[in-house]
Amino acid sequence: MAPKIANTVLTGESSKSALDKEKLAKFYESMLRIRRFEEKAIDVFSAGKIPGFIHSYIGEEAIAAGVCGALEPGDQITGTHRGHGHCLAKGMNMDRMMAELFGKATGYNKGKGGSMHIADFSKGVLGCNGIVAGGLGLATGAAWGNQIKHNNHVVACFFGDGASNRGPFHEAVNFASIWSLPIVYVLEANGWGISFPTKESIHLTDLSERAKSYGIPGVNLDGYDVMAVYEAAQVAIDRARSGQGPSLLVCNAPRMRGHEEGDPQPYRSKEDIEKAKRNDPLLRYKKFLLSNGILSEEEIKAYDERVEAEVNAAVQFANDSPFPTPEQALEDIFVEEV
Ligand SMILES: Cc1ncc(C[n+]2csc(CCOP(=O)(O)OP(=O)(O)O)c2C)c(N)n1
Repeated sequence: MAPKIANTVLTGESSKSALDKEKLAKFYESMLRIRRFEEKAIDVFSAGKIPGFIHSYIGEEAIAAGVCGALEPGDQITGTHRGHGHCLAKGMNMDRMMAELFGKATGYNKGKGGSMHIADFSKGVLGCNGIVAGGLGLATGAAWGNQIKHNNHVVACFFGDGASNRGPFHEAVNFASIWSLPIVYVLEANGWGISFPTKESIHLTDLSERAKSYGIPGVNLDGYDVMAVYEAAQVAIDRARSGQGPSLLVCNAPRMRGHEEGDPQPYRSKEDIEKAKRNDPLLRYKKFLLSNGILSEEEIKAYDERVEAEVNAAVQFANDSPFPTPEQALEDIFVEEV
């Protein structure tokens, strides 16, 4: 029999002072790594070095940093087409990620996945996905596997507000609820599905109400606030790990850039874009750390320099790496062992 669930388990309110310096600094580093990686990827994409698309995660860093900051190393995630941040926050290396973006043989997917399909099972990253809502079934299946194996691992499944209108969301969440699977659904509400505003595709002002249909807890969060995301994620993850089933975290983070790089956003008002940029979660968090004496200017500078060096080394690595050979296109097609 399914456990009785209150829809108020998750408050979405941060008790900022309860977190120690190491944890708070880790969030900054995690968000900074995502931001600088993305900025560099955009630069090299504009210079013609990266084939395909770049869907920037700039502005949504606090979501991946907060959720992955609450996961254990053996836990798993699925990402989206906007997935660089998910991978970095789960501990993947910049060099092999950048090489994957460049289509090089040293990339995580040997250059055959590209920006939207990065995976690293050793880090629990079960894959990003170019198919909108494509991760929902995979994540839910992985959580079912964890339950059957009694391995105590939890899955965090990231997806967009647009994806929550697709069938896989509803099937997956219902299934996970019925079986009390160890999974947390993380809805990244950036307000848009390409050029279509979410408020016109979903007639709810609070998207967490979707959780009610499936009898699971849902919470509406400020997705620009890494501490609020972390604390809600921690509650949801503990709940999942202790066998009480899934939760839905709706992380509101208005999109700071276009749907993809090169999108001039003619469908969106300049004020809306400027408003999102004014609330920049990374700057906001940096200000919080400095004004509360958690990190000093020198410490912030040291993080900045370290991450800058990591990004530059990643581009160098990607540049210097070879492309896969034509023969390698025929490798890695079938799974040999299950
Ligand atoms: C099944 C499917 N339908 C349509 C698309 C084209 N598409 C790519 S991104 C996107 C919008 C997705 O919106 P959302 O889930 O909110 O994610 P966001 O891009 O806002 O992060 C669409 C429709 C796709 N990739 N897959």
